Amino acid sequence: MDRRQTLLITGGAGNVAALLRPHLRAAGFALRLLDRRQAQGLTEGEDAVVADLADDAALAAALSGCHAVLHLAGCTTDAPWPEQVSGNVNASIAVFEAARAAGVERVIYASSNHAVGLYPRERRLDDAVVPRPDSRYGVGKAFGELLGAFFADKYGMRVLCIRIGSAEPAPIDRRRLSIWVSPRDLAQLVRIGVEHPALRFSIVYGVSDNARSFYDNAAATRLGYRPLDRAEDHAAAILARDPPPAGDATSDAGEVAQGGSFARDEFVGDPRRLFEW
Ligand code: 15L
Repeated sequence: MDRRQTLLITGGAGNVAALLRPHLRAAGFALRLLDRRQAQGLTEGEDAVVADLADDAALAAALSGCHAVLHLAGCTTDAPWPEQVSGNVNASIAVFEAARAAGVERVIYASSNHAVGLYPRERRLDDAVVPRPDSRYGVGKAFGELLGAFFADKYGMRVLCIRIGSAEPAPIDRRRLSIWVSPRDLAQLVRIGVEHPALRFSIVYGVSDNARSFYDNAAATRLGYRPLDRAEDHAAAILARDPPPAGDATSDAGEVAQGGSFARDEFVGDPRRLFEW
């Protein structure tokens, strides 16, 4: 990427954007932070656009002069279907269509571990597994991945879907020891999405070098990803305050499945059926 060019970040006023911005700025990218609210703490090389993704004209204007889009915006909770459809389906369609219309070839799509969150924790997932969403939210994220495949194949765009685990300064509980991604490691994946010359369409896991990882992240490794941080460095402190369940936990979907509370909420019946395929 020509570092004088600009990366449009949807959800640019949000938490994940705030974690990424210093690293992406340090890498030399100019950032255009699009959100429904004003992004705070702008530094040199950053500008903010206040707009809704339902506003096609505003989105087209924001994309002008951009080289790539990092699509972080969306509904991040397991809200009812109408919010998933507006936040994670319609908004993603709008972003991909606007990027295509503007000739912006690359989209980095923020998918989620919850697109595959009903896999049992014992399963190690690669990029080819069938999605098993753990929530309405996970269904919306899996839809975004399909959109990415469609726009890459049909229109020749270049799309990186990052199934983000838990993007935080440090892991926050036992489950997140398996899915944590540090801000600088996630920024490294975003850079791969913006710059990798051979990228066409890929799904990677947005996780650091975690000893307890749920994932085989070989697809990311092939694209040159070399995570620098390890959740295990935080394991002793976390396990002291969040130890594994003492007895048989197979009646608790949140313990059986990778998605934790997203898997547990509204789960009906015996979670052991999750081992059946
Ligand atoms: C996500 O996808 C959510 O956006 C975030 O809020 C966390 O819940 C994260 O997954 C997680 O699983 O920790």
